[in-house]
Amino acid sequence: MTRARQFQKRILGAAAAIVAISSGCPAALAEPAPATKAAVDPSPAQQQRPRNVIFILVDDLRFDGLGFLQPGIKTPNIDRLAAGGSYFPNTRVTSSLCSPSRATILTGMTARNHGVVDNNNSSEEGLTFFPKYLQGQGYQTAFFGKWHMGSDTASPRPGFDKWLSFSGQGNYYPNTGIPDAQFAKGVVHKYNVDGRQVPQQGYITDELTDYAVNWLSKERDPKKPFFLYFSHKAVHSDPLPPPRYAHQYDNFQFRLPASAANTPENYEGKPRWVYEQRNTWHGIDFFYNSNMPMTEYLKYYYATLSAVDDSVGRIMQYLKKAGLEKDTLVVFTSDNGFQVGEHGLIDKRNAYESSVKVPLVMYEPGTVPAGVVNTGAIRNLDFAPTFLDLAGAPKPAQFEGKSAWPLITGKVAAKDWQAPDFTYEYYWEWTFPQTPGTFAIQRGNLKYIQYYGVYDIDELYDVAADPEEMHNLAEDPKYLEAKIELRKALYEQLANRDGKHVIPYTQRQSIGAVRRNRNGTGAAPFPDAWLVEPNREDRLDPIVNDSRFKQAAHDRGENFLPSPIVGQGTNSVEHGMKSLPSAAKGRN
Ligand SMILES: [Ca+2]
Repeated sequence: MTRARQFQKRILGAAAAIVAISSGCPAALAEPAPATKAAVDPSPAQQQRPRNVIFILVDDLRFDGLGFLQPGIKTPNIDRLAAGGSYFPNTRVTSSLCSPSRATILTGMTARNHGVVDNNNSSEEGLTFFPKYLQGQGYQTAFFGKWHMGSDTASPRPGFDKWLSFSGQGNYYPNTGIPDAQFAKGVVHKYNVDGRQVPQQGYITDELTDYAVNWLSKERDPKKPFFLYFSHKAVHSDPLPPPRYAHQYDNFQFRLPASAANTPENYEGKPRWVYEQRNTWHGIDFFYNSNMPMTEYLKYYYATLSAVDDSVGRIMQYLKKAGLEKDTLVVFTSDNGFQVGEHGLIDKRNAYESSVKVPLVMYEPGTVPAGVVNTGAIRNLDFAPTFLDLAGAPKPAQFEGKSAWPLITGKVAAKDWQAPDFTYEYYWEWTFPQTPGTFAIQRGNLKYIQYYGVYDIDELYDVAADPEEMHNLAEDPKYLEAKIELRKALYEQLANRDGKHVIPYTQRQSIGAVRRNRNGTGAAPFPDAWLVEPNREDRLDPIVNDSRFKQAAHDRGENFLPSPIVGQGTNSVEHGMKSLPSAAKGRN
């Protein structure tokens, strides 16, 4: 059995397990693909009632990183959501990177139109975030967690009645990255709560949940419908679990994808940049410039996810207690995928499945079919129009996605769902230059990928027959017409709303003059200055802006920005446990 088949079998097996544990779900649902059988039409009375939404966005959670999809991973609360709701395995993000994806979710626009093209260009000028329209419909809106756009300001944004955020990525513990001497003097990270600076007191996932549940139960106006946007810091690198889960996976052996191995077979038909990325910040051999094996990293990663699972449990407990389960759509997803060694890569940014696919679970008893694997394709671009649709608000002209509400509720079966092309854009970032500018399009099962600004090959995959993208069909004559069609469509669809391309370039018509003399000179070696040992404390210095201060520190032989390395120093669980306030330590 191929790995793809095994995976498919596992998904279907998991789906069957969901059905098995779901109460009141007919046995017929053991055939999981069509979504319609369990669809329940909302009664007219229900339709008139306001629908609340709780949107839970995890950071960097891979598409299969949940207990009901991977044996051994413990996410009982999220598994219950999937069992009582629908799971959407064909959910993808149009840009697989934090800020661009979040901007797409919030604005309903693609990166080329909202302009947040990378994590460095974060202007929010001229953008309207969809909760603003919900306010117009009488909704109360709240934001808790990572915003990330707008560089360093954590100030409240338009469209939210309640606000809690922090600058940049946020920190797992109040003292993560703060030297002990400063922490002893009371220096801790801060939240911005409705414009006020409030010290972080505990482990971030628990504390965000405290704030969110407090708003739900005590602060909001119970007479109005609400939209809660819960944007976790977890499980972004470097993940740090709460003390109670620190050793949860100590004895669990995680397995890496077969394509992680450095073998000629794994690189057959792959672009050169993919191989060259192995030994970089985002490569399996040197990820985050550490020497931690990915199998160890995953222990931190999934233990950190356990706190998110607890958070989901607490929110569901509140909804149940308040009698709001049937009036509240709960959405659980991630801003981008996360690779753990596929093709030798880690993290995200590229257009491979493990980077662009995200988990998506939706739950609303009586409205979202229970125990169903819904194969209809949804993009992050579709969330904003979906939320406005279910709230009865008109779709703004600038929205580019399509409401998936008919698919989600089972009104339209997955097989009848007319999914638009999945068009992907990633703009090269100087901070992490190892991934080239990437444009891709998926129409039906065929995905075409091209790169911008590098001397490399195109890719074409049949993601249904080859979900692990091991067989590049770009040079297969049988696919010539398809490749030409997809190239054209990709070029056309990447035009912005003014009909222009964000990067001025012309449509690709062929591979170009790529040939080299077989007996001639080979590839250049990496520059000597780039060759270093793992676990250096200055691992972030190369991405810090050049300045005379940085140069002076380097001239003195010092690190400019001493940084905790993965799993060590203030970046270790033990350190966080030691210094965490006792109140937060004891919570579960
Ligand atoms: Ca992310």
